[in-house]
Amino acid sequence: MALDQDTFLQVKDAVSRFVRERLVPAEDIVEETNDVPEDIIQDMRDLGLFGLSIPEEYGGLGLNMSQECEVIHELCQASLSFRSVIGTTVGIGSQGLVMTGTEEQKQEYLPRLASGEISSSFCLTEPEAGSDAASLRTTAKKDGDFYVLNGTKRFITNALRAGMLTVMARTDPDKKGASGVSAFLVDPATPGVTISKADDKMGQRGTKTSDVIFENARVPANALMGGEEGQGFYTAMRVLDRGRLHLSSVSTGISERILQEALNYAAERKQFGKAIGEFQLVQAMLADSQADLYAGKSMTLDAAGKFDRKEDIAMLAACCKMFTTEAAGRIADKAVQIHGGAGYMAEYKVERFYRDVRLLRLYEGTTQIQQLVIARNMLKSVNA
Ligand code: COS
Repeated sequence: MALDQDTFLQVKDAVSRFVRERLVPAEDIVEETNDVPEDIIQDMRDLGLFGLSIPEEYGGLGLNMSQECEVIHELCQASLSFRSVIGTTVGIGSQGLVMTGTEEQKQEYLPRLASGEISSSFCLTEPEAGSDAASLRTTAKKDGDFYVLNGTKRFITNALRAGMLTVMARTDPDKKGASGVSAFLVDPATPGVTISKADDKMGQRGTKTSDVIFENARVPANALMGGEEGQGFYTAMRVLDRGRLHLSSVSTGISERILQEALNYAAERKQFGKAIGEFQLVQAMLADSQADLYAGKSMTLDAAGKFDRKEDIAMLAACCKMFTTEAAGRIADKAVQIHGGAGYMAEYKVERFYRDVRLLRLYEGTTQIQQLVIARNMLKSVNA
């Protein structure tokens, strides 16, 4: 699946114009109100952003992974809160359904997701199951033509906005690990499903995360994703592999913006009678950031190309996620340093971006989980 090159270039161009003309000017409103204005969300629907990764036959744009990474890189040159509105629908919330859903399930949800009529969320994390995702405790007990869900999911992005939840729950209590887990497509309006108020966070104001609580929530048996029990964890892992490439382009996109802010400041700010960008110690910070950015963009596009050619990218996606998110942290830190005291002030955007990018190293697998995935895959090739 890929969009033809001419249309793709038009989409990419439209997104970069949208970023400049609509999103960057709205960044302060998002920060002040802790929300993304509805008219901007509507513009995102009109641009087709909710349907970037959904196949064309279900009403999406059907971008391949390389194209998605390029578009997300453009979109993330504005505050990450904008991307978050579409992020779960484009990425982890919908891709399990695209990969493994039955035709009936795809018909039911994908066209509405693609148009942005509804959003989706990915419910894996729990209070006691973060990095150790396979230890999740939420249960789904078969009862006639229904499954009854009980448990709590934590830090669920866009649950408050969602019309469809992809929920990982244990269908076989006798199997403690991965193989006892199944995935369900759940309507959040189901009785027994409660979405808590939005969490307060360090940054990324305007993004919405919350607990999702299941108390004897009865979902029809045909909500079992793919119609097969025991596949949920494996699907979640494949979804996260792909999601890590998406997040890598989130990281390179915002890194490019932050570096541009630092570069502009270095060119304008004068000390000791000249622009600070003329001092070699400032140049070193700019150069290191540029190299980090270039490396991150290159590796992400390389791995995305391999994903499109159906190669196994589990290890490479973890490499990209680890490198690009750590690089975003380094770039943001240097941008604050280049700004000096001004970099600590809310008036300059690098202070905000510095807080915003901190999350990148945590969600969809911490840096330490990426290291573990990389090393395990390396050792597999030796032990095979
Ligand atoms: N694709 C498909 N299957 C995979 C996979 C992948 N990328 N990675 C692992 N699996 C399979 C394994 O093959 C194994 O299969 P069997 O049950 O047949 O043996 C099973 O899943 C369990 O894998 P593993 O033994 O490696 O599981 P662990 O519990 O030791 O660790 C990690 C798995 C740590 C990698 C996983 O829990 C993880 O990614 N944690 C981070 C979760 C995360 O990113 N959370 C963010 C929340 S979502 S925003």
